[in-house]
Amino acid sequence: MLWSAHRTFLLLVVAALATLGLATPTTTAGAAPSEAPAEAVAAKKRAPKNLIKNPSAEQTLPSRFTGGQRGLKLWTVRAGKEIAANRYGDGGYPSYRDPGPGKKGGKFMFVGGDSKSSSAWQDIDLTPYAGLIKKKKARFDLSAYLGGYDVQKDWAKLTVVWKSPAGAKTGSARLGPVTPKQRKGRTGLLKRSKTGIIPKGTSQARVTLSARLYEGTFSDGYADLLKLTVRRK
Ligand SMILES: [Ca+2]
Ligand SMILES: [Ca+2]
Repeated sequence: MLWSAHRTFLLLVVAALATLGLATPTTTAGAAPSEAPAEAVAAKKRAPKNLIKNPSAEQTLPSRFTGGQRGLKLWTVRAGKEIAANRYGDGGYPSYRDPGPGKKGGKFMFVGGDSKSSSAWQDIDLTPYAGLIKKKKARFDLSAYLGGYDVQKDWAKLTVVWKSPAGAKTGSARLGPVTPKQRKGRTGLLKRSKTGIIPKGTSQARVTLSARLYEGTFSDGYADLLKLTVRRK
């Protein structure tokens, strides 16, 4: 009888210790994961990198165009069909007071330039995202300010063509053009954005900013703050 009581006591102690033993790791485990989600939240908050170089037209080359236009660094253009950069507030160009990114747009915006049809492009390597793309989990976010002058129909648009390693088109995404009606006949730029999944088989992208002249002698398709980011869906 006495032995049995002693044994019961021992078992209780063991049980209590086990509880304590269990309780201790639980507390420790509780502290560790509380750091892990904090890290995850921070990682989520960390803005993904903009893959477009010179996205705000702030890196310019000395002018060889008319009306204070400047060339663009890090963009490829075709001679005679260049998209250029011009200062906010110059001549009839949008100013910080007009609809648009305001001072966040910096000093320069992209402008259509002197030709009827102009463009500037750059190629982006997406192989760092190969794993996500293969699993169809690479989400892209594309955004830009696009606009024009007064009631003129001149426009600018931003296109991304997704391509395979061999250069075959796997898909595309486009922003704009912004119409005079959408601008309510006002000079300025409106923000446009699009999101989606990068098609499987994609390893590179060509980003092209293009503009078209319909009225007057200057192509008043405007753009600024171009952005392309990729993250896990
Ligand atoms: Ca700018
Ligand atoms: Ca024009």
